[in-house]
Order: sequence, then C-alpha cells, then structure tokens
Amino acid sequence: TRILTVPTQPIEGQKPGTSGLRKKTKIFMGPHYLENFTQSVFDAIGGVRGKALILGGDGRYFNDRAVQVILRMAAANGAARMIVGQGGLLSTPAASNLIRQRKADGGVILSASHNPGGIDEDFGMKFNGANGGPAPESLTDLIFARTQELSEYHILETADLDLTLIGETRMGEMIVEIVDPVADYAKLMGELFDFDLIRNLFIGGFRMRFDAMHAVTGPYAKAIIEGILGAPQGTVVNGTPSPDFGGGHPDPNPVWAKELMDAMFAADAPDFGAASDGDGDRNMIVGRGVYVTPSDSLAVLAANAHLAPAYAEGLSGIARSMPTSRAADRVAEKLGVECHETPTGWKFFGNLLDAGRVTICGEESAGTGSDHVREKDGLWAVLLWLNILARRIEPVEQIMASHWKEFGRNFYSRHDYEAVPVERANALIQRLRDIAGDLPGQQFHGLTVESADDFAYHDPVDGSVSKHQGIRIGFVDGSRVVLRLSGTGTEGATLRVYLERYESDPSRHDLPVEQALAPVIAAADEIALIREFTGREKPDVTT
Ligand code: VG1
Ligand code: CO
Repeated sequence: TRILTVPTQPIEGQKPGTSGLRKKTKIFMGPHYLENFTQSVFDAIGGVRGKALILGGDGRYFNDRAVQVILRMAAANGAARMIVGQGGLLSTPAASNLIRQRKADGGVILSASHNPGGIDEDFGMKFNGANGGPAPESLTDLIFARTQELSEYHILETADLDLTLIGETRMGEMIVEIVDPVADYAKLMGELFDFDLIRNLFIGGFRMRFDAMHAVTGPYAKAIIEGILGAPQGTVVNGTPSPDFGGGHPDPNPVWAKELMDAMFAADAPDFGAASDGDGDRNMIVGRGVYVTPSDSLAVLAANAHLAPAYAEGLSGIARSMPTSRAADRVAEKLGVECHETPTGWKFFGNLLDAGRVTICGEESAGTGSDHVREKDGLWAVLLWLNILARRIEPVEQIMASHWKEFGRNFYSRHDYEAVPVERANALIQRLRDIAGDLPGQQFHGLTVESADDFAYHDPVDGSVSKHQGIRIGFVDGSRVVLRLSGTGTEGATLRVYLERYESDPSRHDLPVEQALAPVIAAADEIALIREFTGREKPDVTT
C-alpha cells in the first residue's frame, strides 16, 4: 500500500443542499468527483487524522464503489478507525445512532434518500457531526468553500476490502470495523418502546403491512417487526434492498407508495400500513381506509407520545419545519410546552434537540423523529404508532377523528411542480419577495391576507440566522400558503406549494381535502401566478 497525493481542480456545483450533495449518479462517478467532495469534507472538519467515523449508505447503485473509495481516502488522510455497516449498508437513523453510541467524530452517509437510484438516476453524500446530526449550514458552507479551492486529494493505493464479514480488519494503518447495521438500532428501539405490549397486539391478530419500497429499511423492519415483535412473515413487503429500488421512487407518499395505498383501501385491508424511503428516515402512515398526512401524524404522535415508555414523562417541546401544518402547534399549546418553527431540513432541529428544548420534531415531507437520534427516523415513527395503537386499542380512523375533534383539523396538501426551468422558478419566488410587503390587507378568492414574508430563521440556541427559507402567506381565517424551491432535486427546479386551512367544526372534518382547500389553492395561484410562471395547468405530484 502506498499513499497517493492526486492533483485535482475544483469542480463546479458541489454545493450541499437541504440534505447533503445530490447529483446524477453518472456525475458522482465522473473523474475526481467523489474524491474531491470527500477530501473537501475531510478538510472542512479539520482533517480526519486520528478520528473515528461511521460510514454506510442506502445500498443504491454506486454505494459499494463509493464506500471503497471513501475508506481508501480516510486511510490516506490518517483516520484511526472507520465503522462500516456490513455490505456498506446503514440507514440514516441507524448511522446517526452509531455515531452517538460509539462516540465517533462523525459519519458519512451515502444516499439520495427518496430520489430514485440507478446509473441514470441519483446519488448523494452527506456528512453528520459528532452529535449524530446533519452538518449545520456553517459547516456545509465551509465544505462548499473548500470544494472551490481544492488542488489535491489523498488516497491509499490498495485492494478493495471485503465488507461481508462482521469484525475488525485493517486498511493500511487504519482499523475498519464492520458491524451489523441493524443490531444497535434494534436495541435502541427496544429501550424506547413497550415491545411486550406490541408483541401481544400481534398475538391478538392485529395485521400490518410494512412496505420497505426495495430500500434500506427492509432488513431493519424484518428484524424488528417480524423478528423481535413476532408479526407474521410477509408483514414486510419489498423488503430486499436493491440498487435501483425495484425501478421505483422510494418515496413514501400516496403517489409513489400506491401499492400500499391500494392494499390499505381494499376490502381485506390490514389494520395498519406503513412505508419508508430510500435511506429509512421517512415514514408514511396509513390506517384501514385512511391516509394520515405527515403533519397530522406529527401532531398525533406528540399528543400520544406519553403512552410509550421513553416519553412517559412528557415532552420538553415540539418543533416542526416551516411548511409543516400547524396541527402540532395546537398540541404544544395544550401540553404547555415550547413550540418551534424551523426551516426545511433536519439540520435545523439539531441545536434544539442538543439543548433539550424539544423532544419531538417533524416535517410535512414524511419525516418524524425525536431526541433518541439526530435524524428523522422512519421506523421509529412506525413503532411509536404501534405502541400507541397497542395502548389505545382503537382503529387509526378513530384516533384521527378524536384528535381532530379535540384540536380541530388542519386540512393540508402539497403541490409539486417538477423540472421547472430554473430562471422561471427563481423569477416566481423573487416576484413574491418583492410584493410580499404589499400583500397584507388584499383579498384573493374571499381570503384576506394577514401577513406575508420570506421566512428567516433565528436559531434561539446559537443565534445564527438563515434567510430566504420560503415565502409564507397567512390569511385572516388562519389559512396559509407557503412557496419554496426544493433543495434536493437534481434536474431543473422543483416548486413546492404548501396549502393549509384550519377547520374547528367537527361536522366539516370529513370534507375531501381538495374541496376544503379549494379557496386556498385558487388564492395561491392568483397571488403567485403559478400557472403563468411554470407554464403548467396542474402540479406534477400532489401529496
Ligand atoms: C425535502 C423535504 C424536506 C426533507 C429533505 C430531505 O427537501 O422537503 O422536508 O428534509 O427533502 O429528506 P426539499 O428541499 O427537496 O424540499 V430526505 O428523506 O430526502 O433526506
Ligand atoms: Co430520506
């Protein structure tokens, strides 16, 4: 083995987005691309000499190659130890947990999450710090700056390492420890929830369908739900991770998890359905004949968390990303705990969690989690739901109805316009920034604007400010429209329009969502000129 120092040049566009760097797989496979970014991460954290890092990914195409390259570079840069998931696999929450359990200096996670995988699809890489959470903006800025001045990287000339056998081995001077990706995570879940109670639920004939969408949660769900909790074989479907996720989008929403939706709305539907995304940090919850929106799921989990052992003493606070519906705020108010509104992306919850100011966090995009790790956690949300169902012995539909009765219902939907030309999407947002100040007092489709701004977040823990996080338009009746551009896409721009309307009257809680939101949808288009700017008559994806 020999350490090579390879001359290189900055590569344009290596700017981490909402959740790490995401690009077309072929771009990541291009000359020096992965190497440049990896070296930039190592340099930005002050080098890796003598450090221990966690490494793993969601198993998508190029995961296996990238792991070998990163190991060689870590060895060449003097890392003391790399802890790698067997086969190069780790779900995002399991990686976060390992960083914390093993007191590692951080971790590298290979994933483009819910984006499709394959040689013609997407790949991604993100860095998490010693607290187990995604690098904050201050660090991603440093990483990006480093990519723009990089002139060389270091890599060990050596053969690939066999990652199939659990145990310790070496690469050059560096120790490589290959671990079971599931074991530590399953143990943590057993400490948080009442597994005996859930086991009894299944013994009593409760039926569930967990759709792993051919992604990384398959092995986790099989080990925990079918293995430890004793659900019948076949409860977990699409449970073997594949490099292209079976050709689908591993995005757990009613559009991409249609197979699960169909099963849950069929005559012989199971009691409970759930799905997870590519890297296992998102969750989708469906009852028999009822889809639970992620915003509602966050509110229900927060209101019922005390039914699970880990949260029996209550919550310190609740945080949600700005576009997430305000259903959780009503729960926080009732519980008398802190409530925070943060920009989109899990990295913004880190400080609040570290400071002990919030216990549960969530995003409208199907991410929910707690202070047990520093990432959103798909299977955790599913297990908390199971724990609540085992305690309440009520169908999901009834739990939703009584929640809305108690707190009112925040009707909610998200409209995505994908692959919009970047200039047009930027122009739409810029125009809204320009007119926001004049909107209050104006009427659109019977709705009077109360407030409008471009959201800026002031982190109450470290005082940092993050500007331009999305346009918020609030109406006098409590309805709201949020517009922002996605930071995870790899083609053109994706415009996300988030629509919300509050209804306190229980006799109106059964309205179809699109009907309840109709005036808000119309007002959004009139204010933002969505059709005009995008050239589209309707959204590509509605969730
Ligand atoms: C999307 C979601 C956001 C989530 C992010 C990463 O970001 O909206 O809530 O945190 O994906 O999730 P954006 O910028 O495209 O709206 V994951 O599971 O893709 O790591
Ligand atoms: Co994800």
